[in-house]
Amino acid sequence: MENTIKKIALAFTSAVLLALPTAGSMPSNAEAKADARYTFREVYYAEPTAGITSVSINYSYSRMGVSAPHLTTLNRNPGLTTACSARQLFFNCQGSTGKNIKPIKGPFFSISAFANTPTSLKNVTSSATGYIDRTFVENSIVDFGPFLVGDINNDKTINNIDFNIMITGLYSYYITNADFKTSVRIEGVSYPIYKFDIDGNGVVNINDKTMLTNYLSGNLQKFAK
Ligand SMILES: [Ca+2]
Ligand SMILES: [Ca+2]
Repeated sequence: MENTIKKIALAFTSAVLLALPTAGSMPSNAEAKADARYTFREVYYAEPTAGITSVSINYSYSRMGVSAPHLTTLNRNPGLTTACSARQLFFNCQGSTGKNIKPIKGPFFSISAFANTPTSLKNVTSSATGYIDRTFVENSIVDFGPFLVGDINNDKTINNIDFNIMITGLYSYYITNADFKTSVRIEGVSYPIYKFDIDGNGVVNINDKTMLTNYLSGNLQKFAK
């Protein structure tokens, strides 16, 4: 009997040792620091003409230097049920809806995370599918991102250049009423409208400029979502 217990104990110890990560595989700086300044976001958009009534989403990324995910429902709430888990090296999220009475249109959901550096977010996988009833509809969901919030010109820096693009977009191109999926062309460069949505509520307006101003002046440590 005693021998059996010892064998079980030994087997258990071996299993635990095998399950433990080796020093080389441990994240050296797991998750984001409290003073992390960078926010990454992925936005899901339903093609308005597709008429989809339900969606499902899978999303994951490496934990090193990045916070746990924040999930935000946008515009008309399609009734997403979501769950995220923290694995040894990855965060993973799934979400799905039941069947909606009205079609899901435009930006309907986002996943955000804080990061230590503009390049901390790595190994992102994202898949999103749309359905009419239970029938899969190809290309019915557009996946914007992951992008660095505030970095409108995509140079991995958030500064006055981005702010000037914001001002030009708002006051010279009136992008407030633009379709979230379209782009605005400023001095020969095309900028996606979704990148102007700094506060991440699915629309572009003066509140996004205000949030970017507060971030650049240091009054805001990081973007809210
Ligand atoms: Ca920039
Ligand atoms: Ca906004």
